Amino acid sequence: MAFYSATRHYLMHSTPDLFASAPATREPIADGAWLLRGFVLDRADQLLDTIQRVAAQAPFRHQVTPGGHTMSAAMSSCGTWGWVTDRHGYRYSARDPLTDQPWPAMPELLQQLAVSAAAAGGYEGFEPDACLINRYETGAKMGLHQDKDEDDMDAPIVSVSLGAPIRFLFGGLARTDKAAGWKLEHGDVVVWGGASRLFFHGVAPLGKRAEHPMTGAVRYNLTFRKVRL
Ligand code: MD3
Ligand code: FE
Repeated sequence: MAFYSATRHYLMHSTPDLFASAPATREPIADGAWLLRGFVLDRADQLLDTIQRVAAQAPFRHQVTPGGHTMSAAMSSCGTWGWVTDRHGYRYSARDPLTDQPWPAMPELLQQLAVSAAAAGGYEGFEPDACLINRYETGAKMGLHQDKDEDDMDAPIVSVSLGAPIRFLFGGLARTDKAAGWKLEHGDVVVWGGASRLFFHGVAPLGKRAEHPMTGAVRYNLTFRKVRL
């Protein structure tokens, strides 16, 4: 879908008619992590549509943590594995506990996007088997955590932001490492691999005035993972 032009630091799409909006750029933001600004801008419509289709099968829900707190971000999943939490703990499940059905298959568009974003970040051959969909409304946040329930730490994680902008925070391998803040906007993709794969990260509360014409005061985040080897 895209290739990396080292000289210009732009991600050039191979099809000229995809230049409807500004070309994507690639910035290193941590050891092994790349911010691909605008990487999915030309697909945002289709992606938002796809999210709604997944959510029609696996509705967004506010899950409960083992500590008994209800998460402020609503979640759904597609692909082989969905990320689940309840009073018993965090885990990946092949079935949606709400419907007792398998999660919706990962739509081709999502799969292809994740693979091409990973490749643009230098991670060839990514094989995501899970896509967690987070939905943030005003005030929703996600505290600092590590993503470490996956078996394959050599595979990167690809995250896609759509809708209202949010302040994203990440630190290092220790919870106490100083966190840096970045703004993630509609169309941005981040690829996390190498050392950054286990960095602590989270998002600040979605601001009162944060909105986007395509979603209103809502932000969606897709995270693609390889859960099982
Ligand atoms: C850094 N989601 O679902 S995406 C999550 O915006 C999660 O919804 C946030 O953290 C969100 O687990 C942040 C950016 C992100 C995702 C995975 C990472 C950053 C990461 C894995 C390792 C390091
Ligand atoms: Fe995370």
